[in-house]
Amino acid sequence: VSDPAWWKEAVIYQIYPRSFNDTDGDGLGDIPGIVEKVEYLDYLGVDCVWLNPVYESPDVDNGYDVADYRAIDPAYGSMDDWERLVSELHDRDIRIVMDLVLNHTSDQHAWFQRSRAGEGEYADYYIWRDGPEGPSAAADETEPDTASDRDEPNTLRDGDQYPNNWESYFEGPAWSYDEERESYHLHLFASEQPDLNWENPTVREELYDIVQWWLERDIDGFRLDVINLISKVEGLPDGDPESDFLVGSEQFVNGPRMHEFFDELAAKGFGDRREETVSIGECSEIDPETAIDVTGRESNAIDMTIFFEHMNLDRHDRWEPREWTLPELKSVMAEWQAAVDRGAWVSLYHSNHDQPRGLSRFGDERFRYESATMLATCIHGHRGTPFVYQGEEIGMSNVSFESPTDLRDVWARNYWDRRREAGEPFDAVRPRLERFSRDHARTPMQWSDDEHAGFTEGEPWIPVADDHTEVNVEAQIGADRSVLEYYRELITLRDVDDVLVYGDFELLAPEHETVYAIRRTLDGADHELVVLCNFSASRTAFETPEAVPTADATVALANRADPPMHPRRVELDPYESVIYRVP
Ligand code: TEU
Repeated sequence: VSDPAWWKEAVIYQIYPRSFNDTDGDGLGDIPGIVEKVEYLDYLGVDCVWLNPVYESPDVDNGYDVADYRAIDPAYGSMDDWERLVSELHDRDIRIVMDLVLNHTSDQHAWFQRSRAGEGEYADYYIWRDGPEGPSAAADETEPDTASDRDEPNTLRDGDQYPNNWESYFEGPAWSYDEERESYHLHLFASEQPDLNWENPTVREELYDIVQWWLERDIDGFRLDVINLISKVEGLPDGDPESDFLVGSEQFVNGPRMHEFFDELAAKGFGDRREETVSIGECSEIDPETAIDVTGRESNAIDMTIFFEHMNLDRHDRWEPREWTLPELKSVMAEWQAAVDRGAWVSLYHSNHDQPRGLSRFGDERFRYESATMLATCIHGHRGTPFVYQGEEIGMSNVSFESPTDLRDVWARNYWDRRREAGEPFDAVRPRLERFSRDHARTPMQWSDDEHAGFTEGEPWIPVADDHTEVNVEAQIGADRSVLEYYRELITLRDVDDVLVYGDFELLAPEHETVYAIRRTLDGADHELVVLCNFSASRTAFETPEAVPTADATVALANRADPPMHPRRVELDPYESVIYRVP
């Protein structure tokens, strides 16, 4: 195997601390709660944990609005708790990756407070602009950045009120007027998440110091939040108003100085720990070519990208449902696998804290065990690093939102506010929210059938899913037809089978409407793999193409007790999946 690396061989488990395990009864998960579950992670067999942000934060965006990068938020525990977590994980050979938000901070960060006051060198830490009519024009307007003054999504008011026509990810203009500074600040996310000015070298030095500071604390790398948004086109020109994505995105996605900043981040931030650590770049709207460039470069500042193309197949824009087909999904994934062939490396996932549950989206809640295990098999059957998002390993699914008060997520709430302003009743908006709200992923981890699923003794910050009485860790440990036990086997298989990690990917039968079939081959290995996944609720016939050798195939893993013994001609049960080993 050329170019082996621990992070290529690893399975990474994502923990959303807020919803993982609460030990002090305040209804919010905490770090001691994670420590309590390290044994569970060991049982599951994962190699690395990605911890969503636990830094001090006012939690407008659940920690992605950082107020102090060098402090653990007291709601999650202390620095001692965090150190204990790291050592408990390391004792079991589980690595830890911290989630770092370098594109923006909280508006409560000391830098922003000083910047907004126009204080000395801090004045230029963020991206401030006057409106087109000068600094005071906006003061006459009535609260230009509130929902009531916004128009339909994608049509900012003539583009003349704000410094430019850019839209934010969380709905509405990417600019908010600041009374104190009498100027607008740029925020690609919530108004309380001002974008840092990466053009300012002092800002960059501050950020590299933070990277170093954490690396000195014995962590194994970072997941870098929206790292491909840090460089904005000089002069912040208007975006194409007809853009398919956010207006302005071509001015800030993969911006002109991105590679330069990445190189600097590698050299000055990661420094001599660059080789042994992992750097996972969450890259909004990234395309395969750019991903090759980002991860395949000599300077190699990012080891793998988190891409989103497969997460956008079932929607138009961001909230409009769209019918998707399996051949489309296969074609998107195959395109990314081709990028991996050409030097990229990718995170493989169907769930994370920003997405509705993969099971509800790509699987079928009526066939929970079958479709959850089939999806896992499919994802892990590709080349890249598989990520498991908490709860996925027990088959957690989407929930329902009966009223607007059920919404917790800032994005979903903003969306609802805007639709309401536009005169839509909740019932009309609800189907969209129920398809795509990020809250689906954030309901508490289901440990047992106890009240609140064993997550907390208090009142959970977000309601526990009703199905916790059946879908929970306790019920699945050592059980038959257990998603959890299946994940353990799948993870073990990866530990012992290099073909699964490094093998070339070939998509078989790309046009087949319901079967996802994959062949994996590796130079020098004594076997190949054939992976068959039925993405439908019907029994389906499938023939492995003649060109693929299948003689003497054996079943390496299957999600049913009596799988077809040979892959040449099969009848697959609903959501059945099988991995064959072919000598
Ligand atoms: O998410 C970035 C983000 O919102 C987009 O990449 C989005 O998920 C994608 O384009 C969907 O199509 C990160 C964090 O994961 C998220 O939780 C934060 O809210 C956000 O950044 C801001 O920090």
